[in-house]
Amino acid sequence: MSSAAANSRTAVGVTRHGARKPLTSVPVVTGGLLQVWHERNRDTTLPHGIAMLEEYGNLENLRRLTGESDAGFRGLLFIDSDIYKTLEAAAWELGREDDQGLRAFFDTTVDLIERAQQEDGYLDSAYLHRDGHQPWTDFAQGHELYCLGHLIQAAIGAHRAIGDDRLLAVAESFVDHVVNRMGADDAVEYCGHPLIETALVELHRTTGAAAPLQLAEAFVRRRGAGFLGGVLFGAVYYQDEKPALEATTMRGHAVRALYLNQGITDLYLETRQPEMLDAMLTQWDDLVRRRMYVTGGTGARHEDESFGEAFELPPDRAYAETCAGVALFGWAWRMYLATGRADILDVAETALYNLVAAGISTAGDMFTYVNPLQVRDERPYGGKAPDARRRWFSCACCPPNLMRTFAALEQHIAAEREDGLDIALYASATVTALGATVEIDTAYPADGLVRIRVSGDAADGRRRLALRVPGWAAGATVTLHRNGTLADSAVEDGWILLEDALVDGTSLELQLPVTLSVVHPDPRIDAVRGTVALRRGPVVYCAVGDVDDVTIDAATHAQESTDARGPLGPRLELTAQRRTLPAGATLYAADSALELEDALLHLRPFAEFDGGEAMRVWLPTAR
Ligand code: FUB
Ligand code: ZN
Repeated sequence: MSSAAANSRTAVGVTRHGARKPLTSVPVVTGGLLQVWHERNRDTTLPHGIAMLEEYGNLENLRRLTGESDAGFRGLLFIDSDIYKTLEAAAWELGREDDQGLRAFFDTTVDLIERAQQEDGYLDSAYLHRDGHQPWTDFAQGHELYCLGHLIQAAIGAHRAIGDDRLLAVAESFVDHVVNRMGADDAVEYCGHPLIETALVELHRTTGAAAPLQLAEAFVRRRGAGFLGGVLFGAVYYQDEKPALEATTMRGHAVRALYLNQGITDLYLETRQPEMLDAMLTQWDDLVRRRMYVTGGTGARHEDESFGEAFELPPDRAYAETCAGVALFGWAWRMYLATGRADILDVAETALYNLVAAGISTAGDMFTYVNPLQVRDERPYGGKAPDARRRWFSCACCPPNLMRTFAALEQHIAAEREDGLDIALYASATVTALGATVEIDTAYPADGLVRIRVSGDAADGRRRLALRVPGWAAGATVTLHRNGTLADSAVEDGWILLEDALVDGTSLELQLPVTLSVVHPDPRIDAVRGTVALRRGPVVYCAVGDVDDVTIDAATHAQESTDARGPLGPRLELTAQRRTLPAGATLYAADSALELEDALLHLRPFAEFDGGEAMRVWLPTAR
């Protein structure tokens, strides 16, 4: 038996030759967590979301434009984007399996959009035929290009998943309008909320047209000129205080910052301009070393939904918007494609299995907007208990963003490398690439065993199979059989490299040590100094119930409880101590006055916290 121990990885000295390529054929999910999420998305979340688009007036706003409704405009300026995100999700789901209800929504809504679009290509229900709202008059807060970005992404989803190009025609006509209006060399415009950049690059990839790519680059390079005027929140909020490629920190509104970086990284992938990757690597380091929660949450501050200072990561006042988790996952995937770095995928899966997964209830019809790492018994934010999930929001950016993310997750399982194939995220799926078929079978992340079988031979000698070893997985082993023989393997920079493995008859077992580990925070995060978090593989756990005053011994081992086991892992129990002040004492007392009592903590994946009780990720340790 050949065994490869996973060891340290190098996050520095990254080669520029490590770039990866997305697969040309999308993997087919065959079971496991992604299947659970796909089914939930199709059967529950999307039907619920479609009902909400009626209830909250999104679709009625479009009918107002076609004359089918005389209702007044309802909602925030970017309300059309909820429709586009839902359409994108519906397209990916329909690509997997037809569904009458989804198909009817898709067809009628696309038809409505086609009829609502103006002769000149423009389309935005928040601006058309509304007194006091003229198109292209408010680039800072107006969101018109942001909405177009989501329209483009829906159109690309429909084109790729179901070969339906009606939305693509709408999107291209709107893009032509924008190119004509703001594509000239001396034009100055860009959007206060990035997203259009990454969408335009993807449009260029899809159609081959040059203008969208040039416009995306212009939007990135113009940023920092102060054009947005710092309206309402100041220039930093919009990442507009300096040129995007000169910035060294993550700052301002988190979702905006992360989408902007998705766009820049996409531009790098298409144009290979080194200064773009340099800027992204610098900002990536700033994010993961100084401004990211252990759950993959980003944007610590409620104030302006923004990044805080370095190490300003309070667990109870964490904003950590669900959309920021979606945006981080997307940026991380692009950074991996640009660099081939395994450690970047660790961040992608941290965001996915914790922050993104937490954004939605297990049943699939309730959502979070903010994702604190601690909720006290008394509720920290006052009357409205935002720690509990809700069925929708007046600012509903997060729920449909989750729908489109869950609908397209299988696109992140594997990627081509120069000499073969990477398995990037572990999921039960059939991957077809380079002429070979790779079947993966696993209950990851609940369990660390991954079984892989190859049939067919990879073409052009590209026979290396690379398996990602997460940073927490020291001691990972692989047993590789190739047509009856055992073969050698090596570990390099977080990848187990299996030579000549992409050939007919290869079978192997990767065992990742998915066990509970204790995570200590950087001491500079004052808000959680003296605490630890518990993580099982990539899944962060939280303690729920009566947890406001507990203390644990960091060396104590948690036991699996007899409770049901969810797709992210088992429920756990841990012995702890409760430390309370004597009755009648004020907030402060001598250590000797504290009363100690044994307690049993109930732990579950952070993503499975459904609100309604106290919760904490960071657990104070005994002195
Ligand atoms: O502005 C559109 C979306 O609304 C942002 O991405 C979210 O942060 C929320 O403010
Ligand atoms: Zn959101």
